[in-house]
Amino acid sequence: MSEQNTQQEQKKIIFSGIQPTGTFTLGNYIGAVSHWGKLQDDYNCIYSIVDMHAITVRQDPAELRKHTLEAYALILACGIDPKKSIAFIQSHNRHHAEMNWILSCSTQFGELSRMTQFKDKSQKHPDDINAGLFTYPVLMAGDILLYKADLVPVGVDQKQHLELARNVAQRFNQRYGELFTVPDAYIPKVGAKVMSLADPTKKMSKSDENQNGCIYILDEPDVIIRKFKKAVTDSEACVRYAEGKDGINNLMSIYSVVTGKTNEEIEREFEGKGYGDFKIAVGEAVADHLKPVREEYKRLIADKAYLKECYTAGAEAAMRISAKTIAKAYRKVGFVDMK
Ligand code: ATP
Ligand code: LTN
Repeated sequence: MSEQNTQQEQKKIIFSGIQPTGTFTLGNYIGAVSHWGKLQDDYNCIYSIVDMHAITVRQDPAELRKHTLEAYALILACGIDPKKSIAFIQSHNRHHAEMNWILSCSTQFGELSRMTQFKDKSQKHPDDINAGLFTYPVLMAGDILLYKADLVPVGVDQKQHLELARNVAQRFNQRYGELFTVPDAYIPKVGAKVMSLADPTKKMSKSDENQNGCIYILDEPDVIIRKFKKAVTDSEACVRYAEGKDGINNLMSIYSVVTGKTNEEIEREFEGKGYGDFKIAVGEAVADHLKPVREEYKRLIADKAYLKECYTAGAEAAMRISAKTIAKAYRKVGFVDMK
């Protein structure tokens, strides 16, 4: 085996996914996707557009198809290199559905009932509290465990689901013998939970109806700046990071991530200035930061043949890995080999 191959094998494995439920927000970007590309050289990375997760909430089929392709182009535009990482669409690999079933039988009703995302989403969609919405974290555990991922880069809202994946992996290993790697969450120190600009006590979310609270990463610069100008803050008119100043804290975190400045540096920069100046500065910094992503996205989305080539190769590579894990899981639970 060549030295390069040995190194490749020794690298830790990263898995993460994002739902094609709409254009990514600044929250998705800062909390998760912006880190994915940076990890490519030091880890074996596998990233997926998780369309099977998306149908836990009612989707228009044509829209879902469109959003899935767009999401795939977006992760590439955000820096994922399909030559360095495996980038694929979840439904292209049927092992995810198969693993979901196996793991369902090692997951307790009680532990799923405690998931806050289930409680939030069932309140939001009271007319469609389907079984998939309830068992969503099992499908997610399968995504991660199929590839024996060591680390899972996500925003803080996914921490509870990660805990569940760890518990399910440990339970299966105890029952049937070692198979799965118990994964760790990889959560950024700053920006793990970007809040809505319209209500800074709420997470910025792709599927939020209030568009003003949400920066989409493809928004044009003038739209971005306008939304920041309208951001809800407090009446103190002093740019400083402090408890109770949710709106300003949120803007400071965003500014810090896109400029690399610390909170102290930001406080000094805006000493004696009002919120108006600060909001415009944040808006401009975010618009500048996202410009290359928007341009690369426009180029990629126009090249459907290239996207197809990438997601097909991605699914094939993903299946080569997951086939081994699913075969071992089938054997461990006692299914009869066909050959
Ligand atoms: P939806 O509104 O459809 O539930 P979402 O915007 O919450 O979607 P997901 O596809 O569920 O996004 O999440 C993709 C990734 O983005 C996850 O790692 C999640 O933790 C992260 N993420 C989502 N929203 C934020 C946020 N506001 N701040 C930081 N990270 C976030
Ligand atoms: N549940 C995640 C999306 C997701 C995911 C995953 C993230 C599905 N499967 C596996 C990390 C690893 C969410 O963001 N809502």
